[in-house]
Amino acid sequence: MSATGLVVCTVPTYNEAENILPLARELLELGDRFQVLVIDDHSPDGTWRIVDEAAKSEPRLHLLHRTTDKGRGRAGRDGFVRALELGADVVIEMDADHSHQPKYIPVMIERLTRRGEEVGLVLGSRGVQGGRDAERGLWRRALTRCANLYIRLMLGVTVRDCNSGFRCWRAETLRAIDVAKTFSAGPAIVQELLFKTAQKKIGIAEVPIEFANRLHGQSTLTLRILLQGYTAVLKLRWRALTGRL
Ligand SMILES: Nc1nc2c(ncn2[C@@H]2O[C@H](COP(=O)(O)OP(=O)(O)OP(=O)(O)O)[C@@H](O)[C@H]2O)c(=O)[nH]1
Ligand SMILES: [Mg+2]
Repeated sequence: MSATGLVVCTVPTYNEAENILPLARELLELGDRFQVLVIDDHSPDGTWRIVDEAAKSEPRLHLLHRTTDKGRGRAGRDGFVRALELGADVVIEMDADHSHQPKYIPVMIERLTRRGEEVGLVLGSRGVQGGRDAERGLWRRALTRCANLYIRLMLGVTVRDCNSGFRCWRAETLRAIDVAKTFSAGPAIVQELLFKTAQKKIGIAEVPIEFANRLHGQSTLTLRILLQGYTAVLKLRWRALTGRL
């Protein structure tokens, strides 16, 4: 892995009490230049309290405890902004549920910083050769495929895994897309930031990952959220057409 300075791993959490500390520990073990920022929306299961307590004896672990304006998108946005304030050169975004395995992070950073290539964002991808989705039912896999096709067509992006929430960003990319102005309140933040990056003609690369099913706890994905995702993509296209991206 090449030298890149400070890497901040941002992890939004909602009811991830069982998952968060084992994940944070694995991330911190990647090396001294890695820090972890947990963005918790006042989880009823007390995830924030657990992180707050652990952070007292671990200076590389940070908590952003949000009590208003909740949502996956809002939390993601605030996490990116705080990571930049912490002085990150590279920012990782990932889920807390162990779907996104820390072992891929050095590979993603290597891809981001490879000499002679202009890459500003690396996706942990289930859609390129060597990548794999979790063992799921046929229905869920078909849904993922349809969603990818739809997003590629609607937004004109060429990547294979548009919905991957496991990403490795150059700090400059986050500044270039003005991440503080992210408008998605919910999970559509993932497509919004991908679209904005593609619109800026910033290089996007994908590295294969094996996606794992969540270890503990409950998914926040519901049919309503899924349908909202489809309309959110339409809204993104509309904003781009009307010059309000
Ligand atoms: N801060 C914050 N985090 C959230 C919120 N909703 C979800 N998250 C976190 O965002 C990440 C992704 O959510 P998941 O529930 O795993 O959603 P998913 O990966 O689409 O669904 P599964 O594949 O079933 O796990 C997890 O780390 C959640 O804890 C929220 O409203 N606020
Ligand atoms: Mg998940």
